[in-house]
Amino acid sequence: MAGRHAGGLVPGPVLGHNRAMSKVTTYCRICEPLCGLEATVRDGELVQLRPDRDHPLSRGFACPKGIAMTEVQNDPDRVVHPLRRRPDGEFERVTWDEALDGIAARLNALRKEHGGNSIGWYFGNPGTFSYSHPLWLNGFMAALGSPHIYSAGSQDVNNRFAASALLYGAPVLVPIPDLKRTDLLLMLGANPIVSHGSLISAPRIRDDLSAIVRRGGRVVVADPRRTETARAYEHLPVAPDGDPWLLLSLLHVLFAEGLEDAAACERQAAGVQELRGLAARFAPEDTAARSGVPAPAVRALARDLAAAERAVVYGRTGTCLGRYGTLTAFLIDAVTLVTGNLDRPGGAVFGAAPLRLDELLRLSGLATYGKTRSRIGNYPDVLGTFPAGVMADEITTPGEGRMRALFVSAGNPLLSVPGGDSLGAALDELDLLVCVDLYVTETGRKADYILPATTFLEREDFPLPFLQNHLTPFVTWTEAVVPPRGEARQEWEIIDDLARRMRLGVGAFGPQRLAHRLGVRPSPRRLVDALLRTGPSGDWFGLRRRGLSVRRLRRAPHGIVLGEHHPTGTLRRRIVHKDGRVHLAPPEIVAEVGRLAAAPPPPDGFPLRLIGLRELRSHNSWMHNAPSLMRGDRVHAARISPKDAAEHGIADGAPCRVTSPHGSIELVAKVTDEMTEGTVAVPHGWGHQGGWRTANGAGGANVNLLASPDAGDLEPLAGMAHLNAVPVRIAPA
Ligand SMILES: Nc1nc2c(c(=O)[nH]1)N[C@H]1C(S)=C(S)[C@@H](COP(=O)(O)OP(=O)(O)OC[C@H]3O[C@@H](n4cnc5c(=O)[nH]c(N)nc54)[C@H](O)[C@@H]3O)O[C@H]1N2
Ligand SMILES: Nc1nc2c(c(=O)[nH]1)N[C@H]1C(S)=C(S)[C@@H](COP(=O)(O)OP(=O)(O)OC[C@H]3O[C@@H](n4cnc5c(=O)[nH]c(N)nc54)[C@H](O)[C@@H]3O)O[C@H]1N2
Ligand code: SF4
Ligand SMILES: [Mo]
Repeated sequence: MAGRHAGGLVPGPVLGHNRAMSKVTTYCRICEPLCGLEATVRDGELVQLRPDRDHPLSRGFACPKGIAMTEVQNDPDRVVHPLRRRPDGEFERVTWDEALDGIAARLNALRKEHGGNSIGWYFGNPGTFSYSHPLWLNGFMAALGSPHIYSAGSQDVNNRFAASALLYGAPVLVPIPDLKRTDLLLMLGANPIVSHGSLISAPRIRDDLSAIVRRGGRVVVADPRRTETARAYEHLPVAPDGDPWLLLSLLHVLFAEGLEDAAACERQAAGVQELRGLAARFAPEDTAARSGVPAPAVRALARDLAAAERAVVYGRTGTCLGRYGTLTAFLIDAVTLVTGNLDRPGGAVFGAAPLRLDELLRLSGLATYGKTRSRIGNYPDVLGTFPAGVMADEITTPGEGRMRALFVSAGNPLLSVPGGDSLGAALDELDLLVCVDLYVTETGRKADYILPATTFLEREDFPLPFLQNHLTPFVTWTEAVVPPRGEARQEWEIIDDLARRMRLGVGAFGPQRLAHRLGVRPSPRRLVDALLRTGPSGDWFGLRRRGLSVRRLRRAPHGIVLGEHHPTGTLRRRIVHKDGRVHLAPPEIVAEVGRLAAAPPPPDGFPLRLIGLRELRSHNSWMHNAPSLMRGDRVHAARISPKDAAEHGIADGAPCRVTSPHGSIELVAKVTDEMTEGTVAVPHGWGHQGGWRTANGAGGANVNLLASPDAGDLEPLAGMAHLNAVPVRIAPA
């Protein structure tokens, strides 16, 4: 046991009752910094998590969520045995054989009658933090021949991948802001002091941002709310969904005043003249009402971006969940390029890694954008997934390819996806719903089977999707820290077992096929080992003495720093477009600019705009059951400015009702001058009714009931849900 579960295990002293305590080094997989953790384990049980002082990047930092993972790990409300719904609606414990045989039989019956494309899969955010889970589920769906793959990505980041597909021809070629060397960071719609950073892995991001200011540079935070990050640096208040207007106006000024880096444009891009033509229509004086930024401030910012020795623009979820997410992500890189800061030290850089996700996905045929289209809504796929916003209609709309069974792994779409009510009703129509989770979530309440997954502390792991996002090039490996509680199993093991019972041809299995070709047995560990060893820094099975392998990584439990900075000047080699250039005016973007210019005014009767909000002690919908995070005065609140509160009769701390054209929720009001006028901020992931008792007791409401449930109402280029800038009104409850 010890050998299998102990990564970097240091046998500790034997304490009192003759119980062996040990310290095990691992890393956190709740959010993207992947902070180093030190686990104290006694008799195979987790006792405590602490920050790992010897981790070269997090250097003793971990946030309250990471520490509270102990409470999730040992939570009495965790599901640790397979559950099956009884006819009376209650769940009963069953064996793995009963569960998997039952599921296999129903799936095979559906395949026979309706085809493999009647089976769907939604995977949520924590799925991305496992190296094995996404690989195996993609293989499973490929073997079924089903296009019904959905993920949290359409509520998060798919617009960024679509933008990269258009710009570079490679969806996961996403540049990161080179914070360590920049002089001016323009940050749109991100709050890294709370979120700890996304699409960039930098455990000490707060230090990295402060260092910019300390060396004489600037950090400008464009956000409708004066966030924790905005307060620490320079706040540029913007209107919700104002970003594409602001960015086009920045380009307008850069071109109109001859401030563009002509040499960089000439060297790196195609379509510069067309982009100039598009931007010409967006003078800052004309866009101020939409962007929320006065024209002089836009002009000054454009000049500063052009004048800075090294500058970079970075955007995150605040720019992803509006009506023009792909356009906005596209314009972010366009401004970086036009100011001469793409693929340059201190600008936006393309991360190097011992295993490059962009390469791997391209070689395995998974780096797709718009290769297929959804049956409902005709949306392009992004990395083989369709928007979660069409799932309800895919279930309820008759015809060939109708979704009749659905797996939900590591996700809680009833709370995270727009229109939870209609999705909930649709889930009731499924022939089979299987959830793979740690808890009975709100979504799980509707399941026919709930299968217990391991936590990240109960599995080995490798940060495959994040390798090229590390601000400092880094690689690490961890073994499981503790054995699975109860009968919990890793997702890939569940999928493997199920596929076997369904007699799904193993040869049709994506990663297994690849593994077979590489001549190794199909386990994720061996797959990654083979890829690492034959990769750019690999040991080539002994040919290169200090090269990487899983074994080498196991001997470095705090991980390995691979260099100080990412190399630059690599753009031409990494672009997939045949001409080797960044495409600055693809037809999709030209059309989006047209759609933006023709944007209809918001509906009457909804004078305010709803935006999201992340809190330090929440993590999407799944950490509200950890007592240490819920202590104190935690309530689900709608933040509103004093002026708006006065106008709408809202009192601080009193219940209020927020209403959109699509729904209405009741929660507590919090009057604060951190909100810009006309804006209301409400966190997502509240309003619990699952098997998590502390969370259920926390109150609050599902904010996504206010978002449009209409499958036709998604952002066209990536199917992004409109979760920000939702028109609302507010009244006392
Ligand atoms: N504590 C905590 N950390 C987390 C998470 C969590 O739930 N809790 N979730 C993790 C996940 S899944 C992700 S994807 C990352 C997200 O990481 P971030 O994107 O950094 O996180 P947010 O705090 O949502 O920041 C979005 C910001 O956009 C602003 N905003 C809203 N609308 C607009 C707009 O139209 N324009 C502009 N410019 N700004 C706008 C909001 O006010 C907010 O401050 O965080 C991760 N980290
Ligand atoms: N209004 C609004 N809505 C949003 C957002 C927003 O900013 N505003 N943000 C969006 C974003 S960025 C995201 S990422 C999504 C998240 O959306 P989802 O991924 O659908 O939801 P989560 O709340 O992250 O739920 C994760 C589930 O995985 C389970 N889990 C945790 N670890 C594991 C594991 O290792 N294995 C398995 N099998 N299960 C595990 C948890 O118990 C939980 O039930 O929400 C989106 N929704
Ligand atoms: S910041 Fe994220 S990765 Fe670091 S300890 Fe907190 S939850 Fe874990
Ligand atoms: Mo996310």
